[in-house]
Order: sequence, then structure tokens, then C-alpha cells
Amino acid sequence: MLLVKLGGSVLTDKGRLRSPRRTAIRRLARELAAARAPLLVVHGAGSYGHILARKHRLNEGGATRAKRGAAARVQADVKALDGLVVDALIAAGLAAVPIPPSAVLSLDDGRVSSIDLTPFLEFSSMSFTPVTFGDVVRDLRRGFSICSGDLLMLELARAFRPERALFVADVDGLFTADPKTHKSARLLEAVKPSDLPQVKFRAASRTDVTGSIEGKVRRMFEIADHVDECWIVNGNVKNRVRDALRGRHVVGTRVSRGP
Ligand code: IP8
Repeated sequence: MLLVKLGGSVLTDKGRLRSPRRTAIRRLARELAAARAPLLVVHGAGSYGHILARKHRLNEGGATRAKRGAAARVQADVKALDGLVVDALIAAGLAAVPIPPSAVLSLDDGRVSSIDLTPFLEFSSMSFTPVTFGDVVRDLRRGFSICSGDLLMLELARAFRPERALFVADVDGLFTADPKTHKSARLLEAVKPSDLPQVKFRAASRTDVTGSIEGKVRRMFEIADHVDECWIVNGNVKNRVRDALRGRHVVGTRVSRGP
């Protein structure tokens, strides 16, 4: 079993509301299909989720009519992105089935309160490819909240113990600083918690409502506990995801809990 998260920055143009990168979605779907192994797919929300979720502060929940309307809008939007991903996976030959977090999971102040993994277990046991995604979900304390794809990665890693977990990003892996703004940034080929002090994290991007890169890397350490290998790879480089899924050595960052 392989567990893959397609990052929202690869699937969409994160700066422009609801703007899919259709060519990348189709190519990545073909690369996933080429892995020829049972897959669980998670994807981020990109510009279908983060822009409006941040504008309306949906991660704080709320009980007003305006907030509910915005939450419903974002939920419909991330479902639309999921439709594009699922369609592309089916066209590539996978029997992809969407499993919306809003239907199977609830949070309690941002932490998982309950999750029904039955659809994942049963569909994958029938050789379907479950596809889930960052979503607006119920939250016992906040009314509703945002569930990131990273949290779903952790829940699925815990339940399925896949041999490999792959985070598909728009850069080669984790760098010592943001490679988009620091020319001297160096790719870390392997990272464990004790390496974090040498990483210069920038603050959470203006649009990302589910937290900072540092928070995401810390979540990956938790995931690494439940899988044989956990990697960050660049989904904008053709065939890198395919090769990483096949277990070939590729440019990327291997994430481990370390000694
Ligand atoms: O892109 C965020 O999920 P992520 C979900 O995996 C929403 O962090 C609705 C913004």
C-alpha cells in the first residue's frame, strides 16, 4: 500500500481562486496509475480552499449565517477540485472513489474526535483507489473547522501502515530556507527532528490556512512513525512521483523520526 498526498500548490495556482492546473493534474494521475500498486490518495485544497477559508477565518468555526454560507461554499469548491482529480485518475485507469472527510470525520477543537475508516478499508480491499482531501468538517467545539489533508495522511498512515508515504510538493523537498526566495538554500536529502534548527522557516504563506511549513514537517515526523519510508518530492518534475512510488532513488527529502 502506498499513501500519496498531492499538494494543492501542484494541483492549482494557489494565488488565483479556483484555478486548476489541469495539465499537471492529468500527468500526476498518469504517474499514480503507473505505480501499479494499491494506493490511497489524499489531496490538498489549493486555491479551491485556502483563499476563502482564510478570508472568512473558517478554521475558527462560527455560528453566523455568513460563516455557514462561506463554509458551504468552500466545501462545494474543494469537492469540485476533488472531482477534477478523481476524473483524471479514472481516465488514467484507476478505479478512483471520492471519500469526503466531511462525511466520515469530525474534529474537536481541531483534533480528530471520530473517524469512520470503513469506506477506505472496504473500497481498498476491493481494489478501488480511495481519494480524500482537505475539507471543511464538523467540529464539536467550533461548529465546523478545516481538516487539512496532512491530518488525513496521519490517520490513514496509522490505520494502513503503508510501505511508503509521499508528499508531492512544488519544490524538490525541504530546503535549509525557502528556495523560491533564497538562492543559497540547500536541499536536505534527509530530515529528522534534530535537523529542524538548521532550517530557516518562513512564516505561513499568506494564503495557507492550515499552518506553517514547520507545522507540516512536524506532522510528517508523526506520519514517518507509521510507514517504512516517508518522502517529499517535486510533483512539477515529470516522472518523479512515478519513480518515487516505484521505490527508485529520486531527488527529494526523506523524512524520518530519527534516533
Ligand atoms: O490543503 C486544506 O487542506 P490542505 C483544506 O491539505 C481547506 O491543507 C478547506 C482549506
